[in-house]
Amino acid sequence: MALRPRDIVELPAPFAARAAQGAAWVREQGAAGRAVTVVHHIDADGVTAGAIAAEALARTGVAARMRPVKSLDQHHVDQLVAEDHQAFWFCDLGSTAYMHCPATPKLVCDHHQLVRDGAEDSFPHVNPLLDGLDGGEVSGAGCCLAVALALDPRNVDLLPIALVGATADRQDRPLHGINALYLAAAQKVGLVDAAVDLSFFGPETRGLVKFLTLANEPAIPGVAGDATGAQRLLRDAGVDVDAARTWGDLTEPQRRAVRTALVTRLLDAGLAAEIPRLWRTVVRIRREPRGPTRELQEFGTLLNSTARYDRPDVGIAVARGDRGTMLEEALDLLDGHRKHLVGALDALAKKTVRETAALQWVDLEDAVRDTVVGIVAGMALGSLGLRQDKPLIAFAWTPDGRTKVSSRAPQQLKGRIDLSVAVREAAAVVAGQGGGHPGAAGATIPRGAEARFLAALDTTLAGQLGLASPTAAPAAPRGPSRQAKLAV
Ligand SMILES: [Mn+2]
Repeated sequence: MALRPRDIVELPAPFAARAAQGAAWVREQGAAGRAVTVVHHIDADGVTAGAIAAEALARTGVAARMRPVKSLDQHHVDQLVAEDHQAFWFCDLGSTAYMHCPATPKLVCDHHQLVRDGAEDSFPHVNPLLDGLDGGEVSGAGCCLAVALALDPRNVDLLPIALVGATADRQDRPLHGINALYLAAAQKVGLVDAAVDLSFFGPETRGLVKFLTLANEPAIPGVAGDATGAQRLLRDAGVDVDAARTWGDLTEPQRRAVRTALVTRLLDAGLAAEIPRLWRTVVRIRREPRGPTRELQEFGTLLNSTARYDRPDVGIAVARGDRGTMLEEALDLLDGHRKHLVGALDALAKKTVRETAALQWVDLEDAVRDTVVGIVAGMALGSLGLRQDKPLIAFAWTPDGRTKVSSRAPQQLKGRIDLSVAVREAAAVVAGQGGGHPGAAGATIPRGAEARFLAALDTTLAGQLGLASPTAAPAAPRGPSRQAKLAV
């Protein structure tokens, strides 16, 4: 008997029905002889989503064109509509922009905040938010995978790529809901291995000392930023220090000894509360060799080094399985990405992070690419000793003369604020556009509108956080006030 999609993974019924509609739409485009334009986001989730769509189309014999976009704000929608496209498959975006191309056949696979205008169900639309599911339980790639599985259950081999997209969108803390169903399915068919292990970044590529010293979530006293201390801890745990050795190269008893030493270190420092943050479910793709495509977080970082640096073709090819010249190019881009992030974080550290009642903000101007300012904001929030009770807003210049806004909420505000709503509303006040997720959102606004944007955002966030509403013009910088008190 032929394999059915639900033999692989039993998705929630309304979501599965939407995926089936998406699959029917793809077949319809093929039958009508239309080429499908895959419009995808340039972050790692958008790249994996686009790769899954491209692969599914190719395997079904439907002609495809790739069209990466930074966002679907009016500016990009106008460009897209002016071009000659026969059908659109939107990947990891589209739920706020579907209304702008009413005449073109379309399929939207998205998990971002949704605009309901009454027409959101008039076309195949796969978004967990449509059915009251959570936008954090499945990624854009996961939405595309649902369609691919409905098209042909043999697309099951694309499961690990969907998990890479989810992980890159930071949905792996832990993978839950539909993502957890995907993970269980991938384990069941032997595509991935999953184990609770150290949460640090880089188990397959970083040398052991770097793996321990660069980790700062949580930072281990006497190890974080201290190569000698890390070497001593490893030696005391009975592990020979060898620059080429990664965490993944150690035996399980060796890893256990190091984990025990790290727990002891936190306890000795009175940091027991930090211990749970030491762990995450680390997922490795079985068919991948040692290197940056084996572990989900590292694979996501590799893909984040491609389309954000104007090489979406490289990211798509690697996500689709190219392990030859395109992987070589991706590794070069990864090197450049690392250097760019180090430079941008350094620039941020030298700038004054200013505060209003409900947020902290920094203007990076041209010190960072607009395509990675969100990554930089997320890293800064975790590593530069910034306040953990206010979201961080970072500005960067776009090449077309506007300002990109990226916002990230610290873990402790989870469930208390919704940046997607606040950033979208504040952007609208200054004739910009934005949106995203509760804990991470972005916008593009006119250059020069930053202060008015911050004032509007501060008011909304103060309301969400239950702070006294800011009285005086809150966007006026209150100085380098790392000591400023919350206006409660
Ligand atoms: Mn996404």
